[in-house]
Amino acid sequence: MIRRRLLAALGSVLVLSGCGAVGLSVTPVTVQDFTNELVVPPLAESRVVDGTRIFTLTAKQGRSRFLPGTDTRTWGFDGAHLGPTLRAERGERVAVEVTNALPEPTSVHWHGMHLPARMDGGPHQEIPPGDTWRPEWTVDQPAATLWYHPHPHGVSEEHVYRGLAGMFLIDDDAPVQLPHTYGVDDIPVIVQDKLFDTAGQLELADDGSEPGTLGNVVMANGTVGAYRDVTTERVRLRLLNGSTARTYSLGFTDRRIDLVATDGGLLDAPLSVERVRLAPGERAEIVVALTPGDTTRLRSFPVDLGDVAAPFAMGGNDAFDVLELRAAPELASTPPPSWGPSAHAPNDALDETAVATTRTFELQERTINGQRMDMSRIDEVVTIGHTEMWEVRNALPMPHSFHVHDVQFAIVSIDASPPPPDLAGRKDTVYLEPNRTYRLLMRFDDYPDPATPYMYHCHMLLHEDEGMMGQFVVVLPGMPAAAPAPGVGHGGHHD
Ligand SMILES: [Cu+2]
Repeated sequence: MIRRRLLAALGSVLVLSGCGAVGLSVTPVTVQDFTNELVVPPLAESRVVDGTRIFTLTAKQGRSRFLPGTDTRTWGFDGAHLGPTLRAERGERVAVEVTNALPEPTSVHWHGMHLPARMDGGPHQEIPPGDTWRPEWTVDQPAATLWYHPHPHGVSEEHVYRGLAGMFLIDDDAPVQLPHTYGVDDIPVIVQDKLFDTAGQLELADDGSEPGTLGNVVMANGTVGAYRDVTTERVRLRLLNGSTARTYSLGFTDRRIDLVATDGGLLDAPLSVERVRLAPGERAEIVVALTPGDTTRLRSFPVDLGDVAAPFAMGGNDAFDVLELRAAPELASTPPPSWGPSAHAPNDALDETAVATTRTFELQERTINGQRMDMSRIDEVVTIGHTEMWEVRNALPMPHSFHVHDVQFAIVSIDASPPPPDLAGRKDTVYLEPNRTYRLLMRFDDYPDPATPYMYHCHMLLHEDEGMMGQFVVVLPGMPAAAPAPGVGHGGHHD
């Protein structure tokens, strides 16, 4: 079935080539007017009880107006589509009361968060319809742009695609000079592509498309053809690739951008770049400078996917605008981004000479090390306190995006070379160019639990659902792993 899919993708290349459409997009992207004001997800309200900051989220069905005159059935947290932005300080105790008002089980994973496996929201922490799940943990990592999304076994693609996703921002008290007023000069931008059927409903059609569904409409925070009025000389955009399959190359035609943070937080220093490549699950914080009266558009350019077969069938040739920025005639002054070395994760916290265990992961069509996901099989047992090197290789000419739960890793090398500067910060997800070896350095400091696994997987969600995922447990020295039994690992408590 998977081979047929790849062949179908290659077949479509030949068909289009035969039509003289060489080099075109596999999914022609609709040209849009940018006349809809960008929706900024509201900050989630919370209450503090006995020192714990408590959020509530309800996953439910709704209807959204993406296309003129058409109501599209969607899913969202609290509203019809996407969810509010959760925000907490490093060191805070947080809890989230997640209610599932959907007609089927789901789960909510805190992507990029360091926390106990029972609170992680993976496939073992499924929430039945009508149930409420209440994970809690202490935020213990540097300031970063994280996110949350469903992770139910076998159907994550559909649940995210229907609209279940939101941001989770971590703050800390490190002195930084960055735009930081939420919704004013510090704006989340969740980039997603959607495919609509003739009735204006979301279509999840991966027939013949190897990476999964590639949409012909792109939206920012659920807004199609979005514009944003800017009132400051610089604006910070927290970019999240919340798509299920598409990899973007985001930037502007008329200016460079400062890349300031990646998945796990700040880089060593601002990095001037033309574009940033984001695979599904990856984030980047960028600072964009504007002049009074300026109008410019955040654009996704044709993306270098590395040595993939038929890159255009993977969306590699597609290009489209995402968000128009309109600067006011007068702008409040904003200093350039800067921070001292104490603001980002200490570079010596991950020490290659301390590596106790090296593991290798080879990604084939839908397998990792020759195996598909099995909920009852623990693939890797990690000893607490150990620094590990994970050597990850994408062995076939297809795109993949590798995500590890619980930790933020450092990319030590790609083949024999150090990573490019835009990949030198802390990461939890990395695009894997085919036939290259990514060496990922990580450390497992706490939360032993021999019976509840964390996941590592491809974040192209069709691939994940079809089995491209494995499980690891973190144990005390000498502690054996226990096979997870059904129902085990339901962290927090259920009402
Ligand atoms: Cu994949």
